[in-house]
Amino acid sequence: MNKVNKLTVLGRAVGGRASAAGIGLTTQRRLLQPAMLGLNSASKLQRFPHKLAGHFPLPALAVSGTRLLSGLAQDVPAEDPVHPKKFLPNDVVLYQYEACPFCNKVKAFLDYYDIGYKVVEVNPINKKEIKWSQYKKVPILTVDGEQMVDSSDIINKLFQRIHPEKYLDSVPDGDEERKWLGWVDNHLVHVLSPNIYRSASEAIESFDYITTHGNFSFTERIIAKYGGAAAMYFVSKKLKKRHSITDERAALYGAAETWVDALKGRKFLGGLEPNLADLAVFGVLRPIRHLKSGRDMVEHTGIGEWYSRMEAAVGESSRIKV
Ligand SMILES: N[C@@H](CCC(=O)N[C@@H](CS)C(=O)NCC(=O)O)C(=O)O
Repeated sequence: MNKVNKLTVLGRAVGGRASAAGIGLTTQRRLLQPAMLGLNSASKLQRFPHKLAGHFPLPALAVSGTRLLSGLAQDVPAEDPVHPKKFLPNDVVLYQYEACPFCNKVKAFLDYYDIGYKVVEVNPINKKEIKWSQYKKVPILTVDGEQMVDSSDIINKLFQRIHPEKYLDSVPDGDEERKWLGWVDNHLVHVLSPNIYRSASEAIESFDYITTHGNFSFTERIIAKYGGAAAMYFVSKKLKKRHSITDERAALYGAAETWVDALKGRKFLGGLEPNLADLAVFGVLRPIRHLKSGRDMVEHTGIGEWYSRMEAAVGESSRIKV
């Protein structure tokens, strides 16, 4: 593949400022200073106290989040009654492109469940970081050395390990959840590229993000920023045709309103708590939220309130900086 083609592959994977990027408390602070954690992290600890142990797989950490927060970590039940079987991986590594929507689906899941993960940013031009794998796309997740590929498969596998008692097929809203998970992969992701590369300035804004956060050498960065933006501007017009989009923004606003309608007045599609479809929609939209297209979407549709609830529910990134 020539360089321009490679850049377009990258460009399809795109997004904007990832709100989770570059923030997050260190795992040590999570452990040592729970009382100092912000509201998001505190509520996550209350919901997923067992996940704290995901960063520190020590038996003593199988604690009630409420008790931990009130400083009574030593007075704890041995077993978390909500999630009796614990999923406590020691080493989770995500091979990704920072702006790839599929990678961002996985990140939203890991962040929500507070599973600590390291990130390896893959160079989209030579992909040397994933040479070891037969699979040539991202995301790839390794969980204690086990390779998982394809965002939906990764999420399903992790979900099953976190909730071995739940099967998507058997939960009452399983069909609804699956329907919207399919909608994310088959519709929502295709609306993004035509929007974020809609004009020359939007294409440059998008590539500015990609090249700042991606894994590029200095020369690659210069070529990617302008070459990639120009290439994707044209490619996005083709994608627009392929997916029968006539007006990019109308398609984006339509998708946002379709999602709001699907909520039927509920806080989340999952009801009082997000389900996998909430996490997938949020994950895909998070990288574009602060680009012009994402700002327009929030301004012109009713998705903003759900998005803010999701931001609060997902909380801070559980990425482990190495
Ligand atoms: N169905 C896959 C799609 C993954 C995918 O298409 N990833 C893109 C990046 S967004 C990719 O790696 N493309 C190949 C390339 O960059 O060469 C998933 O859900 O993970």
